[in-house]
Amino acid sequence: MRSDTIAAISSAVSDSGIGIVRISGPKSFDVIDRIYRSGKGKKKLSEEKSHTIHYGYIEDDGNAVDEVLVMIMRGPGTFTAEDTVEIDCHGGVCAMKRILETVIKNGARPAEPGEFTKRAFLNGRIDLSQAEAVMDVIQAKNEYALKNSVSQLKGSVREEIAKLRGEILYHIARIEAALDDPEHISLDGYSQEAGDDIARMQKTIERLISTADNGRILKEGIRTVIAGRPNAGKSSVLNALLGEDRAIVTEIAGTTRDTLEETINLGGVTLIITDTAGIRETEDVVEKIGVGKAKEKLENADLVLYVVDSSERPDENDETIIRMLKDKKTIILLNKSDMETVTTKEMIEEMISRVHGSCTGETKSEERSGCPILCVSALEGTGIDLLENLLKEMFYQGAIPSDNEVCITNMRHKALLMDAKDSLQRVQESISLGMPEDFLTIDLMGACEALGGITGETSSEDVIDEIFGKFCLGK
Ligand SMILES: Nc1nc2c(ncn2[C@@H]2O[C@H](COP(=O)(O)OP(=O)(O)OP(=O)(O)O)[C@@H](O)[C@H]2O)c(=O)[nH]1
Ligand SMILES: [Mg+2]
Repeated sequence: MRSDTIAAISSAVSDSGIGIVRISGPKSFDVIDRIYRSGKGKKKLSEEKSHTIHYGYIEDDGNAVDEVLVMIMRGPGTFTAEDTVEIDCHGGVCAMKRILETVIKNGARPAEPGEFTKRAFLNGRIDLSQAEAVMDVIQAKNEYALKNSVSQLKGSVREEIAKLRGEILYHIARIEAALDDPEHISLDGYSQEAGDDIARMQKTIERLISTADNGRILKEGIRTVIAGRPNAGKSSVLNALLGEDRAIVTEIAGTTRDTLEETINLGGVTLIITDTAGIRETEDVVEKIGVGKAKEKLENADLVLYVVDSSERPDENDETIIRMLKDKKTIILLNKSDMETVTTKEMIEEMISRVHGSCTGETKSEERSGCPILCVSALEGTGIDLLENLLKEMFYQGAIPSDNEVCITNMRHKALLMDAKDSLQRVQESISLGMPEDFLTIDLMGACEALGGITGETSSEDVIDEIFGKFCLGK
């Protein structure tokens, strides 16, 4: 247990209904005894039962600061596993700050960002993956991200990693025991057995890594890029989805020069949606930069909304765009459906098949493009509801993990899983080369160390400080 007592405002520092000042550490009860008055001359709070709530006043040198409810909780059954006191006061910024000041004056020190959660970790109540999940719960942008973070908070990643780590440790121990006591413990046939076990673990790790892309989508949103020829109606589509005139729309081709990013939430699905400059060959210096940026965004997109002006015939710029859409999840929007249309679904499908057919051989255009094509009018708003439904549907099918599936949402975890995977691959190579067993332990330990970095068992103090430094104050 750490020896000092910390305090912070744990609610948002803005005027609100209720504000919370939290105190954690061995002197929490001393501090509250000094500043709390019940008004009825009752016992000190330190003499009251744990996990109870008390009504009274916070006083500073005999002057009432605010009327409060105080929650007293003895460790280890608390968030930090230490003695904890929470003061619910009126949620004015001034009231909260005055209470915090009084608490500090009476024996606590201001907490650093994330220090409460760090204590929960250092006191062994949660592991690092759970601590990180605390932050994810706070920052969850949609209901699925929240659900996943809560499952990690409960320890889903921790359990999975602990299992893997346990198995690796078993093998390290087995080899070391045999080397220490070769007379009684034999390593005959061991390599084969270890190879099978490790192959199984590699599969598990690969499966976890493969969830990370969806994990990112779940956590941050689907990176959706609106692309197409100049004047196709891209900015109009963005505005229609947002329900407001966010992007400039004019009849001049080449209106949008820079990328424009917005976040929208469709029934619990988050899209980080980017409007881009129309892609075409151009000599205009500024437009050229915009086109370059558009192409770059397109490359990194999870999903592309390819807007086609159906009132005009497709041209070589559409070909360029289609070429870039290879292997990209795409929804094609035949826009301006309110006008007389000259471009049909079939024409676009044929074009896709022609462009990609040359490099991928003969398959049906549907199979190859696999892209849904919708007729919409961004101007009149028709078909936008269909687009919204389709976006939701794609998300449910693709990114939502089933209830019991552990999903990696943290890129730090992903990187460490890749390290573990590489180490295990090296173990396999050593086995196939017939290396002596003690050689295997080096890479087994490497894998163990990488996995321990996820749960925090092997993380250095710097890494831990860095992680908690990103937390908000009071958490
Ligand atoms: N009739 C009709 N006009 C549309 C529709 N969508 C967009 N427009 C018009 O097409 C023109 C271009 O629209 P924008 O949304 O600026 O097109 P853009 O693709 O963003 O164009 P750039 O930024 O220049 O690449 C504007 O005059 C819009 O009013 C539509 O569904 N129907
Ligand atoms: Mg535009």
